[in-house]
Amino acid sequence: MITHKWWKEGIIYQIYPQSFYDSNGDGIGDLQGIIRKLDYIKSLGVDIIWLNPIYASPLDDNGYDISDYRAINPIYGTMGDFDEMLAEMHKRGLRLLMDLVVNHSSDEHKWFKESRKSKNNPYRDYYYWRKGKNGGPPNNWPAVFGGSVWEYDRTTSEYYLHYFSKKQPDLNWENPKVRQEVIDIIRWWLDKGIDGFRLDVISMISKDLVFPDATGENFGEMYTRYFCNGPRVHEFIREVHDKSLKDYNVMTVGEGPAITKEAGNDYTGQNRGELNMIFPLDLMSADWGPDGRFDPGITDRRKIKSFFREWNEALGDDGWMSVFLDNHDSPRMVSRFGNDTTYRTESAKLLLTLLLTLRGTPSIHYGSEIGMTNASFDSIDQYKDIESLNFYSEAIKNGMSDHEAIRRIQISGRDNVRTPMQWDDRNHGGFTTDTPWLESNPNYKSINVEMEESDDSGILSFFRQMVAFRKSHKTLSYGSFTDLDPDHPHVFHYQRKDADAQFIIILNMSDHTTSYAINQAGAHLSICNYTEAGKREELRPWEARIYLTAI
Ligand code: TEU
Ligand code: CA
Repeated sequence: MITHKWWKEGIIYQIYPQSFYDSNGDGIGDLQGIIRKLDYIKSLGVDIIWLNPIYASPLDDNGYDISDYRAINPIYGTMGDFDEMLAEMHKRGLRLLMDLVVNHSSDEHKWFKESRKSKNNPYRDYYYWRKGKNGGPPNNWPAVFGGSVWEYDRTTSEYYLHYFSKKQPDLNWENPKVRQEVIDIIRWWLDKGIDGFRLDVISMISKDLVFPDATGENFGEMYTRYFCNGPRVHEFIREVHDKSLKDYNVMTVGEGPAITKEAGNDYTGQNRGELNMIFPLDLMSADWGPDGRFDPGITDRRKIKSFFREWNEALGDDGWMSVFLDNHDSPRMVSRFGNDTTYRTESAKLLLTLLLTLRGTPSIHYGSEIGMTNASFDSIDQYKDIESLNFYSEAIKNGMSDHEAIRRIQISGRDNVRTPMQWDDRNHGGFTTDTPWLESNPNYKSINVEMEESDDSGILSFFRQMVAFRKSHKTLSYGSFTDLDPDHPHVFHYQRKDADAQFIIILNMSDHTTSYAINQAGAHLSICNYTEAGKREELRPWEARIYLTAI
């Protein structure tokens, strides 16, 4: 029997703070901006807000490089603004999930500034320092954002480890003092009354201390084999849980590459004493080629189906996952999995139907409730993300044309999902009165909240309807998930079922009208993303239907 929990029934709305709403006209979204939009968020029917990092940070990786875990970055406001925001959320019954990034800190954190000073500094062991090998770095691992994972530091003639940028040195979790710091930080925020954490790259916190050279593998394999799921990862998470999380009624979502289906319950099984759920990332990289993100291909629809089917089987009733089709690291869902031109409305609604009828806690990235699309900027000057900028300069150095490098960034780059929220058709989509830190998608004139608010058959109305539908049928949270047609190349046909109800969901993930046999005698069509009635056994392009059968 599956246990019922508030966080299994919740729906997460993700806010990228820099891009949500700018209250003071400096081009950067901020906490007061979020406060002003809380009524909007509440009106969606969602109940958990996940904020990307807002701590003090030099923003080398937009906040995933924290220089003070107990301070708010002044570009977003003050701690007073934070307290006000939290109180305003709670007043509306909204819960707050903070992003905790403790695999690494910023190189501008006090700990690292001390650590690099000398080999016998008390903070030296807060990070991984190693001697070089044969005149080069200690091993051949590549960093996620390019170059080696090792950076040479002249002061002490040693290298420090950084899985991401060189301004994100990895914290040494082998050191019990580091673990205690993390526990103290968690307790400090939980005592403030926040409702949980998303734990960034939690699968990376334990390292293979031999740091063996990697041989022959492509990037994805290398990640899995060497970077993630280290020997002490579960021990570390359990220690954190036992000394902090377990004393509070809060939720945790673990994020991190290479958490395989087989390992999912090791992180989230109900008796593990670790995390409540994970964000499985394999669907987000399903279309990557051997060279990773900027080597994109096409996602086979069957891969999307097998992803959900296999994860459901693997977790069973023991563990739990959060389901999502986009986030701040991946392209917009309608651009990636749908059709963001001819069938933008239909395919956006279909994807929302999918998201809200899956088993797992749904998480939606701001703007996807109105069908916002990829940014598709043409010039490298318009991009801001360190990952795209580093890829671009390396690619050009290696002889790739500007045209090809930009084409790849247009498909896969993370700025695609970080453009300012499109509130209305005024300048910059009403996000700011100044110049936004990242350009708005010029399509804000035709895609924005204000227009959607006045359209009963728009994407936003459909989203609200779907959220309400999920909330009123617990079967959609807890019921079993069965894929009824795994082999069809583009129709998804699955069942959600428990003792109270049975839902049949049918989704035509294609631009083509498709004949499809629907043998649901007595089934009642509860939701459809087309307003006009269609033919029973013919699915229109991107048509989504939900049938309900009483049990
Ligand atoms: O991302 C971790 C992660 O899985 C990376 O592989 C990420 O997908 C990246 O885009 C690689 O292509 C988390 C955060 O979500 C991300 O924003 C951070 O940049 C990263 O950790 C480092 O903290
Ligand atoms: Ca601002």
